[in-house]
Amino acid sequence: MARLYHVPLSPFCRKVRLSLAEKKIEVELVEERYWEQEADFLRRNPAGKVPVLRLDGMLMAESAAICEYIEETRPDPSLMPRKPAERLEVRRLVSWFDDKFHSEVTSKLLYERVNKKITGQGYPDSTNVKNGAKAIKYHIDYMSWLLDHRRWLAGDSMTLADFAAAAHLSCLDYISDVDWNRSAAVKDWYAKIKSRPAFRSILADQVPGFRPPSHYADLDF
Ligand SMILES: N[C@@H](CCC(=O)N[C@@H](CS)C(=O)NCC(=O)O)C(=O)O
Repeated sequence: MARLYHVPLSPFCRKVRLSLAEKKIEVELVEERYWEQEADFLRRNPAGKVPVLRLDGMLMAESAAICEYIEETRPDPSLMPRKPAERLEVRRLVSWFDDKFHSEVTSKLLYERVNKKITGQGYPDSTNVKNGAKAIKYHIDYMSWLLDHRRWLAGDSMTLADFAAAAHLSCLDYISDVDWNRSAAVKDWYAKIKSRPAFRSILADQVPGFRPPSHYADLDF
């Protein structure tokens, strides 16, 4: 069976979990206290980051590389379109969320409010939190604009771009940092993706010391 070294509130780990679940690949989840940088962990991934996936007799790191490997070896159901231009758009949006959204929003809200406490790095920096809360509005507006033109974020079908976005937003929703009233299009998109069987394990996550709001696991939120 596949094994994923992860932490529950990591958008990168969640993106991999969603890909595995969508393709019905059973996985054992092992929580990794990556901040302790234990020798065994660094042997598995010298970069010292999660996710790390054991699959097909290999240890894999870097969520984008992992998701593309899963896609190439298990193409059904597909999370990548066929045409190069459409694949380009999926990759652009995966980077949008994992680079831009991550640095402007996730690191400013989730890492300040949750990761700092879990890893014993003190209290949230209020300027960062304020900047993250401001930036998420612009990102939701951008998603809303995309969804006014497309059924899913990158085009007509659900792709890795939707999983990247949903992975970040679900972590932020766990700490009540998403204003679902800002855009009906984004709320409808999230309701659609949240109701997929692949999302179940993510909605069941519980992080000690951080209780999610009641709407977090509610499909009719
Ligand atoms: N580019 C990496 C980013 C992974 C990442 O930053 N993971 C965080 C947890 S959300 C981590 O392990 N951070 C530890 C560190 O940066 O030392 C990926 O996509 O897998």
